[in-house]
Amino acid sequence: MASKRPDGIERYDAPAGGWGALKAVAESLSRQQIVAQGAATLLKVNQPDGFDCPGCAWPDPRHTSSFEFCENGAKAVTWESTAKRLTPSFFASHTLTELWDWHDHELENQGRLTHPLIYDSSLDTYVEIQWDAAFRIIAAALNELPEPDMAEFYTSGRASNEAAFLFQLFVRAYGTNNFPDCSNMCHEATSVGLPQSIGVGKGTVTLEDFDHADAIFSFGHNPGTNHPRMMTTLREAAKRGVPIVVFNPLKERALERFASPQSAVEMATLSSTEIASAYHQVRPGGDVAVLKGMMKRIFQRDRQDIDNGGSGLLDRSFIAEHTDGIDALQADIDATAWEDVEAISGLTQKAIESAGDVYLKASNVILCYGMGITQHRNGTSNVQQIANFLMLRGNIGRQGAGICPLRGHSNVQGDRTVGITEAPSAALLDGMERAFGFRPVAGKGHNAVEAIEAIQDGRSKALICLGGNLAVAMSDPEATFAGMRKLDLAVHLTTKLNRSHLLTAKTLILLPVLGRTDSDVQATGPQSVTVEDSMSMVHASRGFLKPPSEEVRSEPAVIAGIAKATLGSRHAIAWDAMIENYDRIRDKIEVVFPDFHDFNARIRQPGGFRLSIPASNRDWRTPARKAQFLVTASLDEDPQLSDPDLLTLTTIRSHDQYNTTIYGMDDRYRGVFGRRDVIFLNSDDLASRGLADGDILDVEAARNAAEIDDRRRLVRRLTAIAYNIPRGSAAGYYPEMNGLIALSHYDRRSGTPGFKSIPIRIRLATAPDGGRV
Ligand SMILES: Nc1nc2c(c(=O)[nH]1)N[C@H]1C(S)=C(S)[C@@H](COP(=O)(O)OP(=O)(O)OC[C@H]3O[C@@H](n4cnc5c(=O)[nH]c(N)nc54)[C@H](O)[C@@H]3O)O[C@H]1N2
Ligand SMILES: Nc1nc2c(c(=O)[nH]1)N[C@H]1C(S)=C(S)[C@@H](COP(=O)(O)OP(=O)(O)OC[C@H]3O[C@@H](n4cnc5c(=O)[nH]c(N)nc54)[C@H](O)[C@@H]3O)O[C@H]1N2
Ligand SMILES: [Mo]
Repeated sequence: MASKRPDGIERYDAPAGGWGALKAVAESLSRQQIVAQGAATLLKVNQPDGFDCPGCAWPDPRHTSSFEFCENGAKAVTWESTAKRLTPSFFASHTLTELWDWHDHELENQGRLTHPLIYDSSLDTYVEIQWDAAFRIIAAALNELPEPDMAEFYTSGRASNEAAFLFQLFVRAYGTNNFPDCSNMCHEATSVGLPQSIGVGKGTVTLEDFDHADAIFSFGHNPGTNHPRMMTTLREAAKRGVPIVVFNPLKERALERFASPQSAVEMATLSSTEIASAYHQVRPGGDVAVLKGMMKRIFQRDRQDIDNGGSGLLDRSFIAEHTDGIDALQADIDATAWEDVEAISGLTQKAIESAGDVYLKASNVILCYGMGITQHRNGTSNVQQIANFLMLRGNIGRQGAGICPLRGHSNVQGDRTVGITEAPSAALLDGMERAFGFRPVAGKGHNAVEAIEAIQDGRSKALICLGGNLAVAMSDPEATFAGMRKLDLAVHLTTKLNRSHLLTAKTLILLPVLGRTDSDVQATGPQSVTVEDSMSMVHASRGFLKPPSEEVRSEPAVIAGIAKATLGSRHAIAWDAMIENYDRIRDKIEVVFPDFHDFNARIRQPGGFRLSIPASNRDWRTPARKAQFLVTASLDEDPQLSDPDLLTLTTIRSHDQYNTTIYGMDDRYRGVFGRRDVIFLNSDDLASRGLADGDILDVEAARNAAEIDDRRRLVRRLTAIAYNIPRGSAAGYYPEMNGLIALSHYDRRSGTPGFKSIPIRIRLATAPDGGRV
């Protein structure tokens, strides 16, 4: 490996994984001071009697396998099970004003919170409070609001099914549907787009399907960092000779080659496996163009085949029996010009046709996608074009084929399943009435963007967060921070301190909760919770570590405490009984959602069970009872980009972070060390502006473009890295770049922010006095 430059930038030539991954785990264990119990903790990850990894939502081989090593899973586990403690005495010597200037990494790195805390404005810091007093204060503030709709209830996707279910029960009993959720910033385009296409907002494949696939397409996800256990699956497929076609603006190392820490041979011989058979560096926002280009090739070769006396290459019996809308789709694709496809995708017709040919050659195709698809102003359409592409040859609802959205948080899918939604269906309301004897309010509440808008405008006065770091994860931090500081009440159920907790509302309370790795003992003994992975497998998770302090409570217990205090005698809900034994929560989940029948019995089977995904069996729950080919008129995800001086910025995760949690300052596979204040640019884009690699740049977001207002949004002093990225585009780290994103820059159909296509300008940084540096 080349030596590091003084500024911490270098070329990384090795494969992903390998010894570097093992070394990183050892370092993470020692940094979190848990060498002694750490190794034992890691051995319980994803085991039948252990806890579900709080890292990603990729499934396990039935949660029955031997230990599967994963560097970033290990980081997630050690970060939570750290020996470091953040006690009330810490706040005695630090004001929130002082802490505001700390780095996000430093805030969380203080360790696990041990006591409930309330902000004391006379001291400008947190002081300890008793649980019951905290519940009373929260209840009073909520009950003082003129309308329940003036409160927002946020969920981050690490919450268990049991916690999320109780949270939505409490909030619905309180009387609002304001459920902003991390999913609104993540896979909402999937949750909105896929039901219209195939009748269900989830993926249709299981892990086993990968064993039967004979082509895999990968759009806009970085599994080496964000779903590392997926690398085992991709590596096995590559070894079998299955073509893996990647569309990603960046050459992500793990998608190029991967050395499996599970493979003794690869580790001993320093060898690796080539993953992608073809790697297409699409421009950010060029995915619809690529998909339409491939469909153009498919239709063209289909016609050719028929002209030559063949029976065509489309799956005509599937299309006739199972779908509507093929003619409109074909008309749209025919009307799409190759010049436009090339201009917008940044790829040649030949490259896209070759990818289409891989698709045509395969009997069973799986398409995997992540945030590169969903976080665009037309993310919902992107997802629907993916469904179209697969359906042309019946690649949904049979073995070895299907759609595979890579979910984010380890239980983000489950939280949705058990009722965290701002738009409750009639079935959900019926179920709640069946289980609890009251009918919750109907109508649509706020999603994440709408919640922030309401908070900024002063229409919402209270915010309760079940985990997460909403203010930092969202667009437009300046406006969001200001809005949150105007709240009457902010409450955070949390394991660690983060920046959202420093936004001083009139009443501000931190409630420390147990994490996945902690043992959770209630009146009837140790409890398990359940989670649902990306492939709809539900299974139990049980922590075993001693909690950070006697005072820390489980999320379900804290929610029940707030609910009892707030609702008083308003609804006859047996909160205490449910907390004594979580089986009783699951019994209620089963009443509300019949798909969870025999819930308690089925999670006691090794590996748990799979929720039904009707589309996996070609049962289409659309109004027409058929899968729908859906047309999107435009090819262009970034219509504001007519100005040639603008670049499209995409925001990405480094290898050393979990969303807003920054484990460390390195991004090993991209060759960035000790820093995050960088921007990746094409060297021609730099040169054409008289700039060079290593220059310090100021980055400004476009104003008055598309739905963007005229506010100035600036991120200063980023070091330019000349990088292998398509011309006209740029990449930078989330959340540092969020200051460039207008809250109004989101997909109108799903509410998902356009985090992957932000129009920006770059220039040499100016000194504070406006001069050049
Ligand atoms: N270790 C770790 N694991 C995680 C997380 C984490 O932060 N750290 N986060 C979790 C969460 S909540 C989520 S949602 C997932 C996120 O997992 P990913 O979806 O992999 O997340 P991103 O880092 O946003 O990466 C998006 C990828 O898309 C590419 N890309 C960017 N723009 C475009 C585009 O317009 N088109 C295409 N085709 N590609 C594009 C980027 O280069 C990058 O490789 O991971 C989950 N797992
Ligand atoms: N620019 C840009 N912005 C993005 C994205 C992007 O790609 N680009 N991605 C978006 C996506 S996909 C997502 S999912 C969101 C993430 O948004 P969030 O889910 O809100 O953010 P996280 O950073 O995952 O939340 C981390 C915090 O969760 C708390 N926490 C950790 N474990 C637990 C637990 O067990 N219980 C409780 N109660 N709290 C816990 C800790 O306080 C920690 O600081 O960000 C979005 N924002
Ligand atoms: Mo996410």
